[in-house]
Amino acid sequence: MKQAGSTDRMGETMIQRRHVLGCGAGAMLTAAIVRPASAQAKMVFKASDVHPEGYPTVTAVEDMGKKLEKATNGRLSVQMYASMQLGGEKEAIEQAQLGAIAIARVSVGALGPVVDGLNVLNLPFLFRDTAQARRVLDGPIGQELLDSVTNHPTAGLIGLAWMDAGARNMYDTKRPIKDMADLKGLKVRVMGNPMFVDMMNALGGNGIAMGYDQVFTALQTGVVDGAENNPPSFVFDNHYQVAKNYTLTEHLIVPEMVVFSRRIWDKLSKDDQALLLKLGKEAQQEERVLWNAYEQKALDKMKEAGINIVTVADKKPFQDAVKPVWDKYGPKYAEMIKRIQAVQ
Ligand code: GTR
Repeated sequence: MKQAGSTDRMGETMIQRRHVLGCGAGAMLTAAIVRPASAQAKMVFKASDVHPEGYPTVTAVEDMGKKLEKATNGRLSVQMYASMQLGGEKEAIEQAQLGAIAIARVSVGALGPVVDGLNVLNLPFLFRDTAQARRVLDGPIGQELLDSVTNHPTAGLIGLAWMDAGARNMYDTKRPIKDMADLKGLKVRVMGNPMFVDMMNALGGNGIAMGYDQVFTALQTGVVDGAENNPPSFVFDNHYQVAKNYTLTEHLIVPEMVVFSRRIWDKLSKDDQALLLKLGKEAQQEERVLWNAYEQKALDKMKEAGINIVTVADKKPFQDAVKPVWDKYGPKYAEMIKRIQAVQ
């Protein structure tokens, strides 16, 4: 046994010597690969989120960073830039593509224009409810769509994990929206994706695409009369301070994603990539638990603040009205829509 061990060590020594002596690129490459992970450079991954500290997506990515730091003895870590410090979501995507930041937590609404296949998730009233959406994202379809980001030839992004964002509802500064007639003529901010402008116009409002970083001021100054979002965004990004009517239309269930910069990813070892993918999956589950509590907290805060919360007795007119959006965008995703709808 002892002898075999020493032969191994000798073998190693010989290989190392060959690397030292070898002057070809091949020899240098081999040397880089055999270098132990602990000798790799320290890296701090910059992460961007439009939401403030304490928001489920922010906490989940920060916790992912803490685990990463622990698992690599401080070699890899995450620095979170919350509250739009680095701009809106379009900017976050671009920065990740350039490698200026490593991690962008963004809505699929903003990612759709980059990876068209994801736009299927931006169809209004696609999912029956948020529980079905979670089942879809946890299953093979969810993985396939994450991979479609990673394998996209020009996106320059890695799809790391899904984040839950519940259902989106309408809110405005003018009047309670009890039915579609109340939407007529209202200027309503939507995410920067033509699908949502078409959706809002089909519902009778005037859809105005705008970055999330501009919404609060636009509501405050009357540039828009309303917007649409989930309760946590409405409350914890302060829109509820200016818009007093919130209508539970649940017209969109748009998931969110944590994407990683391909430029930075390609510099990581296979082990580090695997670790990030594993921690991403854990972050996905953690965020979901945080989301449930945070959504409730937002609804409670809305009630406390005296927001006029309107329930829609019959959503059918809203669903019927968005048919032109389905006619325009749906056929491209026909196969995927069928598969999503088949998920119980
Ligand atoms: C929020 C979402 C953000 C952003 C925002 C928006 O619900 O968490 O990522 O997409 O909506 O409306 O732009």
